[in-house]
Amino acid sequence: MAKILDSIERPSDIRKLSPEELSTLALEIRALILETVAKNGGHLGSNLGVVELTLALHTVFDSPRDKIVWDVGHQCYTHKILTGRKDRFAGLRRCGGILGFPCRDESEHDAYNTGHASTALSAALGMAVARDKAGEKHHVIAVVGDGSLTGGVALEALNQIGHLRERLIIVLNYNEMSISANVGAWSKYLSYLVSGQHYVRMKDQAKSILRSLPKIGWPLIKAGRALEELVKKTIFPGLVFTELGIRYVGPVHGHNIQSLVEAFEMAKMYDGPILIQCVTQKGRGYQPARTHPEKFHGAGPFQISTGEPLKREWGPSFSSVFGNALIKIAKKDEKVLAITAAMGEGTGLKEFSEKLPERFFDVGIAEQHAVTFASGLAVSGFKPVVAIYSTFLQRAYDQVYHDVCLMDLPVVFVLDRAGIVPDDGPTHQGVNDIAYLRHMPHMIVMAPKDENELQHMLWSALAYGHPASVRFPKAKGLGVPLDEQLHVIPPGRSELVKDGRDLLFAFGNMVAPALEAAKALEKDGISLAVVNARFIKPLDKEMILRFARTGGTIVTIEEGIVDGGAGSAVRELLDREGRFDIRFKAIGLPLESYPLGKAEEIRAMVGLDVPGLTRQIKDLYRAPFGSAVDERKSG
Ligand SMILES: Cc1ncc(C[n+]2csc(CCOP(=O)(O)OP(=O)(O)O)c2C)c(N)n1
Repeated sequence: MAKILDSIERPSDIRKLSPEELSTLALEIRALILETVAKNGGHLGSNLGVVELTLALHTVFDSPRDKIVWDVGHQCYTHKILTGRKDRFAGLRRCGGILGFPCRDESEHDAYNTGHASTALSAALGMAVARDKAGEKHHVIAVVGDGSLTGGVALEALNQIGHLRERLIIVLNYNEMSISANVGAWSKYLSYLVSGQHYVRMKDQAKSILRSLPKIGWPLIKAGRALEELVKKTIFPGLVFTELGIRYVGPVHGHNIQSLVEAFEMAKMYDGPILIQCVTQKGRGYQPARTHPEKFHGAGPFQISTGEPLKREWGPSFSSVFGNALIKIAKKDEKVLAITAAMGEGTGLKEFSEKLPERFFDVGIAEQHAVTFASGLAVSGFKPVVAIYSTFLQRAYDQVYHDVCLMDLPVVFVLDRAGIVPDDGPTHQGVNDIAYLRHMPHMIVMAPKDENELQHMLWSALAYGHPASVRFPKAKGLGVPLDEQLHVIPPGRSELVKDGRDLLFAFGNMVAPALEAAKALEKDGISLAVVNARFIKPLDKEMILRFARTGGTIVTIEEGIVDGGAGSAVRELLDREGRFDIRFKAIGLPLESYPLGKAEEIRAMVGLDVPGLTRQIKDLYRAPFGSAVDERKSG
């Protein structure tokens, strides 16, 4: 039987549909999302939760003329399907396919690129101001989740939105979830708004005031005023928004297209900022995603009938080794605390939160606050461990610098998803952390070669008494045995893994492929020692200089941006030591352009797999050596 979805090429096509047809279309879209994510992996829960909401948005608004800004963007699949990308949807998150996040290069309907949370309100406000300055009339709609609304930047935007009072529509997708349950006082307030409690409280409070009213005189008038104030506060829900200058509407049933359409039509008429709180269910229509929302927030391929993952990877991941090691350490040292910014599960801290709940803090999607909160704890004698994905710690650059490093405080940063991150595209690559951490005062920067070394580095980081960071990739460990007894690695002490004439200085997860490449290169007469650098800061100067022979070669390999990265640190050291007579190459990631795909696919494309490394090193040995040295000497 022909599907309604087959006839949808552009958003205007859905405006011709009857309410029944729209409901059928919602079912068809859910089925397509489920089938595709079950094959390719992706953000299932958030996307199943906004099917009706997206249909209603595209019914009422006229994209691309009207601009829809998706916060995080991990809920944009229905939008992509309705805006001409239905036929490419099978390639979702695949190499050469379409991104799982909005992408301006992909479609004119993607008004704004997102991936990191809490940016939609600021961007939408900017677009609304620009529209008014240009004398244009279109609508700007920001769709933001209740989790993303806990991010400081979203609150900063609300502050200015209420001040400027531009015509702007905010759709609050309220599902009580971030990746795990949403946390914090703000989140409680949002749930209070939909719970109906304000009506109950109003009745109770009004009764108690009336009971206390004397018969006549000022007391009556005063009580009357108090009552008026009370009624104003309680009868108008969303008072916090109203008082900020933002009209509040809600709660609206987020799976009833008609109710949503009516609310959006009303919002369209409003000449100022307006927020519509839509109540949705994450994972709507697929029971496993309803039952295990965390597991299906971002899922790998799975079997639809059971919800079970298709591929079982054996052995612990770096994240879980970190989580277990931290539990062990925290049990020995009561000053150790764990902090996450809404990523307890992803960063391997779930078990810690269950076993040591009073020592665990989920601060919401608030990386900046997480770091300064940790700084406050550290200044008071605690040893906070802040676990944040490499890409999201970018948010807190100044907090790391100003609130931790300048004061030389013992805060440990654990950077998960450092290096190449599969499937999610450019916004999620963890490639900048080496460059943004290595110039921080007092900061010790480490990268383990395997999961066992990660444990020792965590132990060491907590022992150093300075700011320290440990980075590792989104990956299973190498399957090495895990030591029971942990020891402190002296700062700046690298490890010779294989001896040789020249030096291959490898960082973190690049040690294993570097070793393979070095072995392969022996056949070509290239003799390379492989050293596990362990530290990006401080560098093992002694080891590097030991290999810095006249006319010798030093190659560095890192899974991070090459400009300003670990290789740059080695080059700076050689420069400082006046060693311009060395053939040097820093291998790492290019500054721009991150292809979509699996980690191995991306590594192959950028030359960080074993064949790519051997090729690059061979090229270096083949190239004439000397001209570069001369240029630098004369410069
Ligand atoms: C700055 C930043 N920190 C963390 C994340 C990881 N993250 C992706 S989605 C998400 C939860 C978003 O919750 P919400 O906005 O309520 O959307 P929902 O998934 O519930 O639809 C988090 C924490 C991120 N994308 N950006």
